[in-house]
Amino acid sequence: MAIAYNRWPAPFAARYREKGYWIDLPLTDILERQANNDAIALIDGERQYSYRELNAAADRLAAALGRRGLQAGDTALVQLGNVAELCIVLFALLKCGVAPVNALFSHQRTELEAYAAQVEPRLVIADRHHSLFADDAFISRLAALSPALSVVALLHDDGERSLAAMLAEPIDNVRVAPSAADEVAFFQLSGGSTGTPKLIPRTHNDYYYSIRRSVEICRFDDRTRFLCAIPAAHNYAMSSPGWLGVFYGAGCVVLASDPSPTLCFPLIKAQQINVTALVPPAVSLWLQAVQEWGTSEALASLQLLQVGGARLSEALARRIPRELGCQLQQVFGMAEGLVNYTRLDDDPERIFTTQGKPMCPDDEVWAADEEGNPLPVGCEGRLMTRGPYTFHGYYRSPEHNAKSFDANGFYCSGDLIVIGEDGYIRVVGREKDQINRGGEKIASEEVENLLLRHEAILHAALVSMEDELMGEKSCAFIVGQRPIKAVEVRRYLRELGVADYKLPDRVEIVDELPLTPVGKVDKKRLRQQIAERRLAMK
Ligand code: AMP
Ligand code: DBH
Repeated sequence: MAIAYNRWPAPFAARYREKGYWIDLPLTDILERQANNDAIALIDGERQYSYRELNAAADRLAAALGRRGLQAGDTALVQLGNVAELCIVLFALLKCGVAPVNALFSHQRTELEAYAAQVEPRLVIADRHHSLFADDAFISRLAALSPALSVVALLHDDGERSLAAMLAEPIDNVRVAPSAADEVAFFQLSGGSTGTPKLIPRTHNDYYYSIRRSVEICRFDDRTRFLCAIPAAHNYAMSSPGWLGVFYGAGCVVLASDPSPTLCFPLIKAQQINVTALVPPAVSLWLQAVQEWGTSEALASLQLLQVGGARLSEALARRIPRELGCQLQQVFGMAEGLVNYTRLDDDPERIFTTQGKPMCPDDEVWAADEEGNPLPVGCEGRLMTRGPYTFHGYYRSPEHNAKSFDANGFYCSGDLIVIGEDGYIRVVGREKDQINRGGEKIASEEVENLLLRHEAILHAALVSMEDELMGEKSCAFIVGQRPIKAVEVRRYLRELGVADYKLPDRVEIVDELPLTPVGKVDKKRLRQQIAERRLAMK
């Protein structure tokens, strides 16, 4: 059975097909159109795969899963880092119509349980090297949350659950097939603003368009050598144009486990990388490294640096071509759909000062006032959008969807933007209750709910505080029944099992939380308070 999701209204679907955005091909086409290409597609350390080998590996794994009864309409929970198997597994799942949630490697118990509870996976693919999967206790826990769970395959396992063994099984006569192009291909993760992390159903049709159009704008082709040093499971790394875009263009993807200069600079030189994608804090580290090492010689092959995920300051932007010796492209995207790019031939001023413009002529984007009415060009307002690759609802979340979309199906991202005469967008703030910690999004409510489970915590509020490197960090204001130390709070959250980036960077113990006239916690006041306190301490 197909996975239920909020479809595009029929007249829109018809228009997107007519205009050639939706081509009714499954995402497996990205790899299968290169099935006889012997060029290197993927490099992971000492291992490398040609397109032919990558496709064959995905075929074998798809057959192995088919043999175990997995089929179109099933779901999977996948957690792999930046390794070749992440790409092979995704294509294998697409080939047999199984829709995965690709959790980040930094995710822990809380996040994975929330995803499992929502999609009730029949399949789990993970890594024994992740602490959660070092033994089988957590797998039993997942099985309790998803009664349908029947297959577990693990990287770095040499027993019954070995992913490597499955990848080596012969195909025999197993037949598998992808889901239809207007069905769910996989779920993307929302940065979120609510207590439980929300999932975004993405279809073959909408996602394939976003990849093809990104490839066109970023001019990826068979000469592209892309370093993927941000989490490969993230929407940015997958589709803007990301590693799927590189595959579409028949280029080469080189994986790195993190964006540190010590790892990446030698890799760029050795692999003659010409394009990569970063978040702003990594850009700062790269600039610092070039200064310290006194040369950007290691980056000589790099032509294009994409920066997105969080706001890039104009000052940092201007330093990129000068000090790193490559062109900058700003990318303002979201796992929900809409992606904006500065164009390669844009005037440098535009590239330094805006977050780009929508990639599709049929992306409808406008700024709304507090009542949801359109504002004139140049006014600051909430980003509203709909288009051929922007979703129409979070998975199984009717109440949240009612608040996230207007009556005409426009999605409100919670970003505050200014749209210029030329259609270029500047991101000037945010209205959603979220912290953007250098591109990693933290839903305040999720962390607050976890904090409130502590026996001695009465009230908790998580707010952002400015940070030179990360852009924003998090500060938890806590009202306790007794004095609580910051280390205790962090240890408690770690024991509950939550991704490290969600741990409060700072904890403030207070007697009470300030309230707004309507009785909600006054987070604006709290942000001011922490800013003043830190200023006074300098
Ligand atoms: P997510 O929901 O995790 O996919 O994150 C998407 C959000 O990241 C957007 O709604 C923005 O708030 C933020 N974001 C992404 N790229 C940029 C950018 N280039 N500048 C500012 N904010 C960004
Ligand atoms: O932050 C994001 O989610 C993001 C940033 C740049 C994204 O999803 C994308 C490009 O596709």
